Amino acid sequence: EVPLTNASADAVGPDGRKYLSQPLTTEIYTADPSAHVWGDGKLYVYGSHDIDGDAQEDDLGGHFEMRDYRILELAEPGGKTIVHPVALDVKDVPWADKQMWAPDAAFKNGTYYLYFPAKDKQGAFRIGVATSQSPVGPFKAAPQPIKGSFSIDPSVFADGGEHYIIFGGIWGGQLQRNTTGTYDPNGSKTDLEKPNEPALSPKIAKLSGDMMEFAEKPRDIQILDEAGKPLLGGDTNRRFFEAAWMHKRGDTYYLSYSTGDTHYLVYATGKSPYGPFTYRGRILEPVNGWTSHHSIVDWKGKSWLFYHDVQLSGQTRLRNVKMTELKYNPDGSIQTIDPFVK
Ligand code: FUB
Repeated sequence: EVPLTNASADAVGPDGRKYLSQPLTTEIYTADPSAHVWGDGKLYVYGSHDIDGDAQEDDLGGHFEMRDYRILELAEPGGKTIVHPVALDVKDVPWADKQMWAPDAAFKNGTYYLYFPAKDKQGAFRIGVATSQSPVGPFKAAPQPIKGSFSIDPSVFADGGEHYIIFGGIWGGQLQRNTTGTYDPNGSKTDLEKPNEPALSPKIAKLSGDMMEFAEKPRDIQILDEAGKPLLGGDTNRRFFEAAWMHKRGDTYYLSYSTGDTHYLVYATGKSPYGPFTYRGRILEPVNGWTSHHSIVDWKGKSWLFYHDVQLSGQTRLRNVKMTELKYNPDGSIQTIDPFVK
């Protein structure tokens, strides 16, 4: 690993502003944090393990060349972060070729499940699943990707005894190349290229009882504006790009995601995991770095936003995970966070 520097409370971003919070670890580069609190009360972060590579930066994320997953563990907010050894390596996933991107995890009946996207040998993103008896692995991958899976950024949401998988991402995430049910390698590099039509949606499917398959055909999660109309492809400040995360507070379901090329983390609320969801606002203003990706979890009496930026490296491909408190207003709206100190 490259020695990591620039980890101090005085570190400043490109425009001289101080960071709101500091990286959870400086041992390795980490990104795309999916945080969970399991039965032992500790917090585990399932994220990407960024590495330096030869690929040039491009609009399809070819420079994100990750090859394995390493899980972070915290006993207390602000406490020491344990960086566990490799939990799953691409070489041990029979169907996968490269680019082990943003994962998530779930727990059911004593088994931990790791869901992860990777490119298969034809260059199409698929979603795989791997199991372990330990929250930190090692995980053993199923020999094939989940049947009918495509695109990136799986996250798993548990509700009412069911588990739902939510996934998708445009541009390098290939959602726009999967509109017919088969991957089209010659499809658009970005999105539907129809700015006045409804934007592409994240997908949701209930998981099977054994957690290894989709129990139903993935459905679109509709995201509407305040007038009840679907957000349009050209509405780049608000439309879905990648990094979908679902959580519930009271009876309200929150769907949050990244707007990608406009660099916001935003959210929408609804009354069912399947939607429709109505756009509500921003969670996080742009960080230092191109991508923004997060999770939201309650832990030790507070709500937390896990996110990433590039404080340690200054390079988009080498990110570091952070956490900060997330607060709600009395009406359930989320207070927008500035990743820099004013
Ligand atoms: O880490 C690779 C990709 O970058 C993720 O899958 C996206 O969400 C973005 O963070």
